Amino acid sequence: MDLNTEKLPNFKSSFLLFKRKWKRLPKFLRFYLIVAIIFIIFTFSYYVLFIATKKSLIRIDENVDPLLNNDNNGDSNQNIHPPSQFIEHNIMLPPQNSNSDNFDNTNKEFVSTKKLPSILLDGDDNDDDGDKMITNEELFIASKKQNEQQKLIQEAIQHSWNGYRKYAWGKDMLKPITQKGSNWFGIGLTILDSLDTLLIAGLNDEFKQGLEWVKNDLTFDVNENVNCFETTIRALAGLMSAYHISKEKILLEKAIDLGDRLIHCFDSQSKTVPFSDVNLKKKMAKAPSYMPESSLSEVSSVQLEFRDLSYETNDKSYEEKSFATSKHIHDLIQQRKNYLLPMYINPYTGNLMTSTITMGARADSYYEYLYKQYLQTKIEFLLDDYIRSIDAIENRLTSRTKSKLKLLYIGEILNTDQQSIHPKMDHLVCFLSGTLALGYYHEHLQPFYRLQIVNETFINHLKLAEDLARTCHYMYNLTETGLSPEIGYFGQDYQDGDFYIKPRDTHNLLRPEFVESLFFLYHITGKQIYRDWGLQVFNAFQKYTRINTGGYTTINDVRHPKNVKPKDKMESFWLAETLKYLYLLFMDDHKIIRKLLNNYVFNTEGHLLPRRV
Ligand code: DMJ
Repeated sequence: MDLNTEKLPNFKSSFLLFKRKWKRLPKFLRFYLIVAIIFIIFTFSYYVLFIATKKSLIRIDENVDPLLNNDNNGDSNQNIHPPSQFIEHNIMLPPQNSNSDNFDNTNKEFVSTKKLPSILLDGDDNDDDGDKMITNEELFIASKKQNEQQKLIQEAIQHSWNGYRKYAWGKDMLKPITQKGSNWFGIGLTILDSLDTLLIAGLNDEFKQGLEWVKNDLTFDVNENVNCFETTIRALAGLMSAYHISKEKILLEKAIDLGDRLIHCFDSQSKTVPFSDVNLKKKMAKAPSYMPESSLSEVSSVQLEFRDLSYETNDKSYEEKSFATSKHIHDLIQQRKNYLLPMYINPYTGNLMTSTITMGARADSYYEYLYKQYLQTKIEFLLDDYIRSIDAIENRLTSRTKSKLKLLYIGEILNTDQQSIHPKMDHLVCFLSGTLALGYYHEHLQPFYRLQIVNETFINHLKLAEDLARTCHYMYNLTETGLSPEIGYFGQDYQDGDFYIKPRDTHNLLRPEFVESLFFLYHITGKQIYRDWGLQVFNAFQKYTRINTGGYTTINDVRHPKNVKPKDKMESFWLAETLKYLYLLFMDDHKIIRKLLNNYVFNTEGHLLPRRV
């Protein structure tokens, strides 16, 4: 026995023992142990410094309501930047119930950044194994488990389809009051735009009626100048989306035929900026005589569709020709060092033209496709341009009304006055909430080793999305019919306070943008309020736009419930988007919703194109 050791104090003896044992270890083992210890210390410090610190900040920011506590004093021309917010990175929580989000005009709950649960991330069926693609059978089975709201919306889809079938079969659009059809391009637009909605709602018989028409009657050999953008987003994407779900080969064949005609839109002098119109029969593109320039949104929102066609046909030329436009616009941005672009671009020279900067008509889907193309391809410059554009929108185009409501709106910059924000917002702008929420869903957690790091940029995007959706809700809620006008004016100068409708803007075209955003916001945040708003909008459509004999009509005046002045037209996006997004807003099958958001990208007309990355 070693007596000396016994006399030593405990810690010293252990230390000497450890030292002796350590020296007996082989050199390489000692080296690896030291590396392992350093790694553990580094990881632990990282966690304490970054993750835990951020978590503790949540508690502070939960009490801050950026809508009510900003220093701006209501100057609508001054841009407002809500304080940066933090959110717990672990959001694997059960969905919230309705009462957690009781809406009130100045409600703190609504804008606070308390934990955002997502039904997409709930624990019970969170695995994506099995087929990632949605099948016809799956949708049909889900349609047999519809909730009450979905049943009503499915009925509205049938009512619209039946009216169209009865009075306008094969025409582009239904005129439900005079009970006839009208043509725009002469390619049965409503059928092509509706096919995937019918499949999603489990209406297989109706889908077969449309499919038979495509097989037997559809021809693109029409001697008509059609709008390249509208035909691509509605007809080409409608065919591709229905093909992806149903696997009916004829749909792909027709899509290829149409794609081969539409690709001639890119035969312009600039080669990079397409013309606005193309003659489908002659395959010749041109600018319409009344408008030599092309719209920013139109030239930059056809790439998802052509790329999808390239994927399916293994013919890269569709993608290459259309993506040349995106690359060209990216180069223009680099030269300008400005991420907000004017609404017109010249197809002869490829130059941007001095014109209004807006998030509404003629520009809107440019911003949408920056992100959605990134989702489809993972090409980095698209995400970079998207993030910088949203930043510029927040800094240069966003303002708030002066009243207590402090409604956030995204205005315009006019040519004639580039310093101030013109407080006009199209209903079209409401799409942005959905795109921002989608970006948040996919990007706000960034993996670092095994930790998920929160990216604050996207947390702020979600806040902007929710704030904008609140304003869009007002656009509906402040009218007597509960339907939004086409355009609203915001700000203190108007006699009605926050919101003013000019007489020429009082129409409602059955547009989808608000309910589209509600679909994304509801499923991504789990907040019941978004379903409540969706139901309000649906009920208002039922009350003021439904025609008993079949179909729904656009209206001229949302201000007068007693006389909404029907316009006698059912736009094809009513079935393609508005009713589809409403139906999906109320979809309780999380697996389907997860597949939709994870594995597809919705084009700007609500059609499903698979992600291939
Ligand atoms: C649709 O054709 C598309 O959503 C497009 O991007 C904008 N306009 C209509 C719907 O409002």
